[in-house]
Amino acid sequence: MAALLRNFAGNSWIETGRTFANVNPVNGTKVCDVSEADAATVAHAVAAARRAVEGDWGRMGDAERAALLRKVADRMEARFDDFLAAEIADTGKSQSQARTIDIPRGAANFRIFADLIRAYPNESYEMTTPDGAGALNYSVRRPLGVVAVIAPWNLPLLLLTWKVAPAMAAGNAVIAKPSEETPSTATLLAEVMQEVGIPAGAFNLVHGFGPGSAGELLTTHPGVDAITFTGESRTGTAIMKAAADRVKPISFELGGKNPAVIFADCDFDATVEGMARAVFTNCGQVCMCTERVYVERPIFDRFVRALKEKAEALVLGRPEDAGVDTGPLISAGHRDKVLSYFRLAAEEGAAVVTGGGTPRFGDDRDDGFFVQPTIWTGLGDDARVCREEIFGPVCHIAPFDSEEEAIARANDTDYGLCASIWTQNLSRGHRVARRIEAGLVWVNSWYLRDLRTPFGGVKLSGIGREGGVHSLNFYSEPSNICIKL
Ligand code: NAD
Ligand code: 6OD
Repeated sequence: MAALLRNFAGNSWIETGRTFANVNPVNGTKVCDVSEADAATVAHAVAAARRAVEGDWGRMGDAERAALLRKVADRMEARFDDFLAAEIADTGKSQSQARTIDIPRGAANFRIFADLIRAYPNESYEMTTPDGAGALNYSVRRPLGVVAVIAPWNLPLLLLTWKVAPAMAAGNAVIAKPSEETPSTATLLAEVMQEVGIPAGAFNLVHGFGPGSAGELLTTHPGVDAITFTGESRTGTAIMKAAADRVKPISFELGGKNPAVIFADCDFDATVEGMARAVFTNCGQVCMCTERVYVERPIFDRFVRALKEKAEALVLGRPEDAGVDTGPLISAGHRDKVLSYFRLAAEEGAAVVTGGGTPRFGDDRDDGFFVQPTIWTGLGDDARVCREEIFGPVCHIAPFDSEEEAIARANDTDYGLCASIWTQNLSRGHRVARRIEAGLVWVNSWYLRDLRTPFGGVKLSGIGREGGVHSLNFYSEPSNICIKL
């Protein structure tokens, strides 16, 4: 991997002279330096993007643009091992997850939106007029222009490309800002864009932090036409304020405090297996992870014991080691935040079923950012650890006695990203799913994704929907043309 990751704007690689360190969360060592974009670099990227929208890229037909995006997917696959190594170095996530989800999905995002843009219809309506001759309305879709894509660190390539691909498919020029914690795969993506001949300025990359850095410079830049963001809800608030002056379109995928509702008639073993994934995947650092588990009282004790066993069987360690299930948290700062919730749970009176601390390895991993998979019981729904997003390998399990109670408690949250319901009674599955206030509800599953389906949250979990045509609807704007016949 390069010793210094650079910004990319207008087909040129840019060093600003100011750098920050990219740290390996497995042992706290430096992976590489990253050039932090300054105001001039952001302005350069915005100007290059504008030229692309008004130039070759903006004039290109859908078919040609789609063909180029397929080449991006092909090239990402050809460089699979580079992407894999980079994602793992930045995140410490397990090989198996990066190999089966993050990298293939990053490439798939370009292919699916290349296909979808070719099949994206416009509307037309004939209308009657007083003179009897009638009129014809039809809509045409235009790109928004220059789109800022601001991404988090938990699924870095997957979540960046989930926005970059449809934005580009719809004909926008993008300026991508990956998280400061995970700059590497975005930099490889810029290389790929250059290698396959994406026109200058259609894809740009700026590195840096949020406030006072590349993130804020982008969201406040008057030349940015729209902002698409995935991250914490309170960052969403800051970005919304920045976008307000120019009423820029925004699409927000934000935090969650996702419930699971487990009925006594569930397939017990499959449910425990599913919940172990839902709570502990990626060390709990998936926005859809479950942090609140409600279990019908007759199976409560058995379920707690079974999930405890699963948690204690998880192998924590280096991504490259065979059999490792879970890596570290992303940073020392995030580790400290999660540990502060471990302390808070004790203060709030939680019973610790398992975990609650940091593992000891006796090697350099002790300088990394690992925490133990953790389960609590015994708290009321008003405890802060049951209300605030922790974003770690942790859940609280509580018993319930009726369907009504479970629905009310699942919905008693400021968030509304997703939920899962576990029952073999399909009527109940449908009935409960409809009443859960969340953008995504799974029945007898978790994180089972068809990329054409709407994705997003309600309440503090976001604004808007992406996925399939929902993405294309956000990244383009219809204009209605009315022809008097
Ligand atoms: P974050 O909000 O701290 O950062 C996300 C991105 O925003 C980073 O690139 C960061 O540099 C940038 N940023 C921060 N402050 C900014 C500002 N004021 N202006 C412009 N940019 C700014 O989030 P994170 O810690 O990287 O990610 C974890 C969070 O993301 C969790 O809350 C998680 O639930 C959420 N998330 C949500 C989804 C979803 O689809 N709903 C997906 C993944 C993660
Ligand atoms: O799979 C996806 O499309 C998606 N948006 C996942 C989000 C994961 C959040 O951490």
